[in-house]
Amino acid sequence: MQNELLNKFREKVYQRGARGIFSLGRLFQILDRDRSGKLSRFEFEKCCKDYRVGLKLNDIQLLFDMFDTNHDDTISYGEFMSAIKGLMNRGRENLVDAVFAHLDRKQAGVLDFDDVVCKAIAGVSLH
Ligand SMILES: [Ca+2]
Ligand SMILES: [Ca+2]
Repeated sequence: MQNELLNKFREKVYQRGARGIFSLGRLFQILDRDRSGKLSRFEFEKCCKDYRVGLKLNDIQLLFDMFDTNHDDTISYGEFMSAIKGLMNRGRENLVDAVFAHLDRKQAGVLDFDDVVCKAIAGVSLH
């Protein structure tokens, strides 16, 4: 049931044109309206509505809790990416794993903006 929610979320986000790590990074920046570097519950709900994910508020709250793995009531970029990456691991997009490992300079298992921005500036092509 929870996996279905996540899959639905991913599919909707992807249908809206968010593909690949950079797009997701950009998406995160767009969703983070107050540029706090984290998604609040409000921002996340707004995102689900804007992207017409088609989930009920209860489901959105559930998703939020799944994304927020350290339970500080915000979704960090690392948590956001981990959740999306977890989805992809179960699918056919193993490439994302390779890209993720490539970008994750610190080998921390999570990406932060520095990783993404540094690589972007360095002009590394991922395609
Ligand atoms: Ca925010
Ligand atoms: Ca969190």
